[in-house]
Amino acid sequence: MSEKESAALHINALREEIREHNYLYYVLDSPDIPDIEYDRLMRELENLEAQRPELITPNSPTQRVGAEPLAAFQQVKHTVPMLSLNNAFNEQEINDFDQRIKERLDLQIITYVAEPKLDGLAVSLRYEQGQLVQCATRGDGQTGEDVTHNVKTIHSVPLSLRGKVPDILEVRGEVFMPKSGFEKYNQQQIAAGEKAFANPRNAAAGSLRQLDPKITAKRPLSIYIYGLGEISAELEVSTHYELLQVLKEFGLPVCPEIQVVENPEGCLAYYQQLGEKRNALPYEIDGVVFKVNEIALQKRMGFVSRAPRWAIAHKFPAHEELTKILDIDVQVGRTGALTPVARLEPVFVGGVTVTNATLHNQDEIDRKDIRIGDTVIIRRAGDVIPQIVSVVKSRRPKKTQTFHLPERCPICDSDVERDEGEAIVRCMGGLFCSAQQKEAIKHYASRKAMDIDGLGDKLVEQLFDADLIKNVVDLYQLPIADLIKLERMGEKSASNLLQAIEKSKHTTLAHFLYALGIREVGESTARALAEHFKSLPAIMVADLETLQSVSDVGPIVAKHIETFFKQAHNREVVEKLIAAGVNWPAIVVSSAKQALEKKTFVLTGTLSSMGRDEAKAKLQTLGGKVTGSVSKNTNYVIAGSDPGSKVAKAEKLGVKVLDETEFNSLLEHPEEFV
Ligand code: D41
Repeated sequence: MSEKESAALHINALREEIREHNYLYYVLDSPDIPDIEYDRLMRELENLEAQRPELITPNSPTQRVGAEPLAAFQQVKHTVPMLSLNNAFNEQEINDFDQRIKERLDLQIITYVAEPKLDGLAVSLRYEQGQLVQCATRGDGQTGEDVTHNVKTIHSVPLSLRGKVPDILEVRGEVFMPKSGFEKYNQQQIAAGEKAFANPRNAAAGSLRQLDPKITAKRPLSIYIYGLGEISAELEVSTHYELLQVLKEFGLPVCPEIQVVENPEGCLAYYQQLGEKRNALPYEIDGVVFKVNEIALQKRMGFVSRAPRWAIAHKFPAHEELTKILDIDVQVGRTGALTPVARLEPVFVGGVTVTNATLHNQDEIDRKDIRIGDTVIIRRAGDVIPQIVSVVKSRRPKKTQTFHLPERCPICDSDVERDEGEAIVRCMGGLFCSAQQKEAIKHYASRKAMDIDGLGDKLVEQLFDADLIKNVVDLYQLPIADLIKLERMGEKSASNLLQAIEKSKHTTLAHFLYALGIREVGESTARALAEHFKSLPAIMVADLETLQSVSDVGPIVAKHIETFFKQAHNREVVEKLIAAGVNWPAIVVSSAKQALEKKTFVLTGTLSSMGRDEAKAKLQTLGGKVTGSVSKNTNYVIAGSDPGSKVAKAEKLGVKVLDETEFNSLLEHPEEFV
């Protein structure tokens, strides 16, 4: 064998291996290697290809980001048109849909496939000989735009298919931006003073409409496949559900929420069930789609004016509503950031009544031309904070009032400054500013910090305004006699509060560090710092370089940490807290810690003896890793009461499931579980 031939074999084997890992990760949601291992395979392939550029193929896993930006989009004519969906807006219209089908087919029972209706952009992917050759948007259903260069950057889109597939296979699906990526992207944009996307659907569409694939590659997009276009040979399936299973076998990602249901009752139950789950799903959906399951029956139903008679979309109530801006206030946050907040005429949207919406910063207000008195579109998705999408200019009253952030802090009258390259304006008052003092105490007491039970934001305000606390040290010197005098505070609750404060003295270094509220030091950074340095004095004296040797810490965070501990008053607060009795166990690397070092856990269901965060923290102290989803890499699934599908998945994968009793003995004797 020539050297070139053996290089080609090696390269092919690597590509095959990477493709299989992609399949496990994106289609089966069951990765079998850690990310760093996957990255290593990719780097190895990149190196081999760099040595043998003649062996690079357009669909090699290394070729997701094509080289040059396009000049313009080409048009693509769909050989099989991309149909649209009719909508049902209420139960009656679902019953009518089902009735029409039953009458036309003369049947009493119909099985449907129920799918979430993803809020993204419909695309068609064309595979020839198992290789991805073209991706097009839906366009008007007849003709779309060629977005191959962009769709190839989406990691869940397989560049080549697995197994024996028809020579020509076109599949249809929805490209979407998961909520987490959407939130993160928008936060970055707003912080940099740039335009945010109004909703995940615009985010997906805007990202695919880029001429430069390098831009698209930076957007967190994903895809689920829900149907077929042109195909050169019939697949051996008789139902839509089987079709989806076969597409999964080919390596195409299919939404895991899809179910087979029966009759309109089944459809409506699914609609109800998914509606309850809507906020918890990692992606935005705007309804569900019901499709007749039997393909033969679909064919008998046919379609009218470009929409199939055998499918219907059942929309959820919109997460958008109209309301009016009554006023705009300025809030000063823990780090001094001045945030304009719109006070709204109360409006019911996405399941809750909304009275406030953040306006982020002055740039955002100017860009959207938001004025007091305006009617605006409010949007609330998932559990996220309500946003103002846009102003309804046609409803703008004659008299509106423009808004400008004040030149000085509205609370303490200190100077305000705008950080370079940021859109945020900050009060320079630091802990001289009472707003920042209050926020610092709220943060210190919060659940993920010192976890002072019962000391919520309202009570901090009350104690602060009554001059009982001015900083976190004061919490440990609260006289019960003064507490009892407070409004709505009886003897019992005062003593409970003092007990909770007392209890908070026993903490961990990670919690304490997080509680200090150092800028950019979140929970996980605090944990990484604690684990790395193992003692507070070591962190307090660490220089920038040493700080950056911690995995989570970059130059900016390092600077924040250093600056924090350089301030005499911060060091004084730390000393006083310790003098008041705040303490944590010394971090020692015990044999028990080593015992759980390489073990991965997944928590599901409700534990009676502790909350999920506590269980997680306990496992982490013992060196265990806690992840969200079950895979072959999971060592144990801890199942409380009412566990979800994770237990079934664990059983399928042969992963050991521990009940609460077993979990408790694991915590006591971790060495017995290795
Ligand atoms: O999730 C979706 N957005 C979705 C869209 C879905 N789950 N199924 C769909 N099925 C179809 C038919 C039945 C016509 C093949 C669709 C769409 N169409 C669709 N998306 C955009 C226009 C039509």
